[in-house]
Amino acid sequence: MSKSFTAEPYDLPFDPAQTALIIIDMQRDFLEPGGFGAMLGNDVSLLRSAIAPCRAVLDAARASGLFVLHTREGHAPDLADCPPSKLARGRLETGIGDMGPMGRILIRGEAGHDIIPELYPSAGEPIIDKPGKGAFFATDLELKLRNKGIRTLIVCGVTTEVCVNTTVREANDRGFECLVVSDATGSYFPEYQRLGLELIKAQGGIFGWVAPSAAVVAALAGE
Ligand code: C5J
Repeated sequence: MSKSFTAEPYDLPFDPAQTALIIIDMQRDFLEPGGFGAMLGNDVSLLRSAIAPCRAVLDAARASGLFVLHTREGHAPDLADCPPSKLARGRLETGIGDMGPMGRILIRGEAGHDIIPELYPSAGEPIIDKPGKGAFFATDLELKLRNKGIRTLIVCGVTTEVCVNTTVREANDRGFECLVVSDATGSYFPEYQRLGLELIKAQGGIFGWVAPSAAVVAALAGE
């Protein structure tokens, strides 16, 4: 294993054959100006700034032959996989399962639930449909990673403090090493973006590593 990512809190060695890219929840309802996130009054440009860096990492990962996976947060149309507590949370007038600007909110098969065209999965790249914030909960993600012999995860996506952090913590407890790509993640709240990344790399990398997309692309290209 001779390659390494230049990262914080220290460089992370990796073997491309044992490294996967996972892109978390880059869904239309979170990122598009006419989506659910925008409807709630969020500034989606803060999330959209992650698209180009994410695309650069995706292109580099594909060029290097890495295993690439995508996730989507959402539920079955009958909401049988949505805990009542999640449905009730936030006391929203319009929430999960209700009609939003791009179909029923966070429901599989609806336009808003799907991945943005800029980062659309290629044939053969698994899409993990997850009912929770973490990508390991109630999914076959771990099985898919173990079957490929994956040890290191490059993590991009949204939002940094919610689904990215939850997934990284789940992965860390399962023995995976996670590198979070700072500019390829995003939050509607600048303070949570900063803290979300700080929390990953704090205390000697208690949950993982953090690096900008340029460093990840360079390492994948062997520069
Ligand atoms: C994600 C959320 N993907 N914030 N979801 O972070 O509810």
